[in-house]
Amino acid sequence: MNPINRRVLTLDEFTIQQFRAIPNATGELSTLLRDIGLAAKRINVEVNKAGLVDILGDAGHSNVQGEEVKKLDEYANTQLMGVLRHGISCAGISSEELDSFVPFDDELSRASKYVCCFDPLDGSSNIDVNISIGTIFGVYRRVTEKGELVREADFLQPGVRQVAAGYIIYGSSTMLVYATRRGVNGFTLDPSIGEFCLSHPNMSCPEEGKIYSVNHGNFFQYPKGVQHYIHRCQAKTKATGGPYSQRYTGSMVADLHRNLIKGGLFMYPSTQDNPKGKLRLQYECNPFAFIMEVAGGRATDGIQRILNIQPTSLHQRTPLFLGSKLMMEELEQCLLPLSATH
Ligand code: P6P
Repeated sequence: MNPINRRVLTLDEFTIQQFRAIPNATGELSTLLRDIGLAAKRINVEVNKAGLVDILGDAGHSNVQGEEVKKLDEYANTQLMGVLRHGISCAGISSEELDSFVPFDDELSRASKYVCCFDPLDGSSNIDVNISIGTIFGVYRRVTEKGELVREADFLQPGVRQVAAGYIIYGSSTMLVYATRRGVNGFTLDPSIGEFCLSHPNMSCPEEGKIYSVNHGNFFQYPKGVQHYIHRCQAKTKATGGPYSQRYTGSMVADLHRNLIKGGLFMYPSTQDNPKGKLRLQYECNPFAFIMEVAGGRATDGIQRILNIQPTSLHQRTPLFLGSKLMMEELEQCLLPLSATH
């Protein structure tokens, strides 16, 4: 087909088409995704010139994680809160919000039916060295009644109840990838028209992969079953489905986007320093677990399905293993004694 005439679907067109097919759809979810896309475009502008303006470096305070807040992730948080507040979503929790959650107490927000958990700029320690970073989000139907002010219970839902989840990767190109139960679709930002355009329809994670992603620096802190699996990865040959490559950037959005497309397995196990794992359940692990499962992969904490974990606090951590189905099955064989002892 002549590339000039190729019909390209924008994010807005695609979401309207997708949700129009759902009975009683109100358009709120497609509007919410449009608004997240708007925030992403604004964040993208600043990420792409981060080295040129005084937006690098620390903002001089720390976030709820106790991590140094970079000015750019503070900016990203403001943009996302802004569109959620003036969009239709009734509230949001963010890794950057010191408060427990941010209820938007205006009439429009009280009337909306979704809440959003997000990490505005994950991997921000990589900003200064130009490694891809990302925004992560998960969308839930509120459990409180429309018209009421949201409560913490709206955000303490297991990941299986997400109606949509996605991420934006600010990399060699800027992509927005989101999943609903109907599938995972990727949109690449076309700077010439300022639109996210459908570039990766119906994304699926290959059942098998040759990439494993883990911070080897923590190797001796990992549970024995994890160490055993890492040794199996290192020992793979052509005859046993390898050789494997170890790819780990320290930015989970970059690592998981690559593994989603190429196949692979990402691990952030528990360590002595982080006995409950480092990654946050509600706005790092649950969104990616949802995306990976819809794409045909799997996601566990080493014992149970990530999406089945009942959250007890907004910023709780969990160990995370997720990726290609067959690689996860081999990992689970190595962890079996671990799960048997819990
Ligand atoms: P470590 C970034 O801070 C992050 O939350 C994820 O994006 C990334 O995968 C992980 O932490 C890296 O952690 O301890 O390996 O540097």
